[in-house]
Amino acid sequence: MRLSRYFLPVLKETPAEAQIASHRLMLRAGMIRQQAAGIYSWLPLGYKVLKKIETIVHEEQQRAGHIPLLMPTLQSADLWRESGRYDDYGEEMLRITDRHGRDMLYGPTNEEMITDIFRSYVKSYKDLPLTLYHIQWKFRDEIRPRFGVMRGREFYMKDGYNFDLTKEDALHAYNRHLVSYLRTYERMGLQAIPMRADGGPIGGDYTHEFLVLAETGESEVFYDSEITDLKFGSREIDYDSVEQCQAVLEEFTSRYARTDETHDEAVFAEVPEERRRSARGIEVGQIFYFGTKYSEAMGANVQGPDGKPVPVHMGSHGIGVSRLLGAIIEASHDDKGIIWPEGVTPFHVGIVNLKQGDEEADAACESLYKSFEALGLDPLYDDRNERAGGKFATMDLIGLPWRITVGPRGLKNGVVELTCRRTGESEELSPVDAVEKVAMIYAGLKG
Ligand code: P5A
Repeated sequence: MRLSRYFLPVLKETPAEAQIASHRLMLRAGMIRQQAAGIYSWLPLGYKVLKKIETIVHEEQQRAGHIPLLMPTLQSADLWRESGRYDDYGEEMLRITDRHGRDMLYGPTNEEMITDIFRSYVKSYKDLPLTLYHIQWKFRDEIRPRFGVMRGREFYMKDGYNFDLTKEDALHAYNRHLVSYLRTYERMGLQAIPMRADGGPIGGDYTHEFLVLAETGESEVFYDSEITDLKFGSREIDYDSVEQCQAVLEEFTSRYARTDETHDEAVFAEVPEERRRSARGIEVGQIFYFGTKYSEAMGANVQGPDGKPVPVHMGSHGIGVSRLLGAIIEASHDDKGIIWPEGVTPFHVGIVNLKQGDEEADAACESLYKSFEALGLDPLYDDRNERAGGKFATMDLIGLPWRITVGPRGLKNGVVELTCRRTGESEELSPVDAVEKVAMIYAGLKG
């Protein structure tokens, strides 16, 4: 993309309404625009990152064997009356009446609808296990929408639902989700810690929230500091293996890590004092096992091996896809702007032309641009007629991890400058070597 032709409405002033860094930076970098309280347009740069995050979520879900589908945002109230949640959900549910006077709602989650789909088609235990998921907009009429996309009213969520014959099988699905979530967040450059949590309106006996530690997080958390040393890394997991998923679950959940709802001072006191931490965290996902709560209420039975109908065991599993943009920025920024992890960056590399209109500089930039495109990488070329300082400030603000600076002086010596956004370190390289180095960095990302 050439910046002169892009739509990047960067703000010079710091917006007064934004209280935390990620909200401020998303507004300043022209990523989002608020249209109503807690409701945002995704401007091109924000939309690009949202799609990158969505793609990682899809890839990791499918790696774990989960099947994508797409359900609508609007739902009929009747389904929710069957589960009993139409009345229970309260003020957070946006209720709508259509022209025929029928009660509808903008879905805050999809347990009822997926259970309806399941019961309509699946009749035998032989069709299990099954996990279906989608990534779709949700609406929750939050009392205090705030912090930009972090607590929106309309937000983008991946929600998945497993159907199993037995509790044991459903717990394997639970563990499998835990493993796949660890991998998903790490690909986004995040450490998200599974913590024992509370089921809330979704319900459930087993539930973990995934939290990214950040001072601006809305949740209070308590944990054993050893947990932050754990890395999922690049290990290969057989998601069908009960033992392998169980082992990862045990590794990542055996140390003390709880949200304030489940925190227990007496148990926490058993952690050696020097390892006890209390901090704040951003909840980027949650997994639940809730047994037959919905299948019994809604008649989602299958014929078991003995020929008798049994309600299926279920769980649901959510990732806050739009919230993740805020969480990643909270975890990765400095006073100049965002620092995107390579896995989610909107453009792989920025090209800054220090002297637009200089024949050699223009030609060198064009050649770099084409080389990156030929390698399947996505460069952002700042080809505007602007001062170098302004170009650097924009690149720093929007946070591309790598920048190549091209100027007549360097070109005389056959070099351009490659700068790492995170460390600020620069090196002079030939244009060919600079392209190769950037290409190598992205080739090394697991995907
Ligand atoms: C699990 C999937 C559920 O809704 N039903 C389907 C279950 N879980 S949850 O924890 O309530 O939500 C899942 C994730 O969605 C994000 N989230 C939000 N993001 C932005 N704004 C909001 N108002 C909001 N509410 C929830 C969180 O990341 C949460 O973990």
